[in-house]
Amino acid sequence: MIRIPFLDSHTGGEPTRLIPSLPFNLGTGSVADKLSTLKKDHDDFRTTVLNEPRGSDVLVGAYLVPPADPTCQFGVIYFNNVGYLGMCGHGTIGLIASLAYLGKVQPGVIRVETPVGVVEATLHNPPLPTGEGLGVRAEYPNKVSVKNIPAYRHLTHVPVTVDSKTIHGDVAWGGNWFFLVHDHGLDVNMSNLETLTEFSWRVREQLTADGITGANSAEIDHVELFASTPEADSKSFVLCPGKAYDRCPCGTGTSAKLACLYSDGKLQVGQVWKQQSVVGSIFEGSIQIEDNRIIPTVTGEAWVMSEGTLLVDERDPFGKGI
Ligand code: PYC
Repeated sequence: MIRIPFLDSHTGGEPTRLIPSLPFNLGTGSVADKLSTLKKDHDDFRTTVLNEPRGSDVLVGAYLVPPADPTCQFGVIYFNNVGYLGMCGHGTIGLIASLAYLGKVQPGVIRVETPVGVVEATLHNPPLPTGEGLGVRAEYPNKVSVKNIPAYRHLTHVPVTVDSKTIHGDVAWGGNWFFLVHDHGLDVNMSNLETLTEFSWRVREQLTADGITGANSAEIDHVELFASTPEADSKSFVLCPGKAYDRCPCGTGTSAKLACLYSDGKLQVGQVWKQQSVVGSIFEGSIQIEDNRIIPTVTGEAWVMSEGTLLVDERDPFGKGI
């Protein structure tokens, strides 16, 4: 029997499964090097811990790995039902809140090495209880701001025709590649999930068919559909690479959106932008400029949900996932 400890959290409804230690060695290279080794030699571990029957398409996983960068306390590699992510905003918020729950971090700044660069998380002090019998004393701090790697817009107002309808989108990087669409004409709400999913999937397929990519021919594997809402500055439906929709506003997707807004002159440095997800959760984002690059910061809260041990019986025909 193989035993794999895990801790599950969710950030604005989107789950993160943290695997705090790996049962194999990934060497001493950078986190990007460790990801290459994982892809080459251990991809079945990803499907074992994340895919059905132990997990689901909705889960995002996080392997905690030693960082190579001496300024970082942790390294992390994010993954999903079909592969690996460059960065993950909700996952980093979930990771830091989970480490706080485990007593491994205190409020303050925590530097984390990811395959696409170093991000700086700030774990905020929990609010004080408001009085005897009032408020709930926080067991662990769970509000986190993630200062992301630089984000940028790569292409502007690119036409794509899906089912005889032409829409337009921006191609932007926020730690993953996104296609950001406004003129889709669809209702962005929970009663329309099937249509939103199918339409976004068709957009993604069409991007591939039309040869539209991110920089260096990178595949655009996330699609964002935006709409207005009275509850925030914008609401979005985000389709992830494995066809599950993001329950949270997507930290890397919000970063990409902030970069586009700034490039359009619609967001000032330091201005707070509230991005709502299709389930109603909200991230707050802002940008700063460093060395002429747009650096987004995204803030949200995560809650731990369960901790335990995954068991893999070597006789199980679906032990490595479906
Ligand atoms: O929050 O960056 C994010 C994210 C990426 C995929 C799912 N969530």
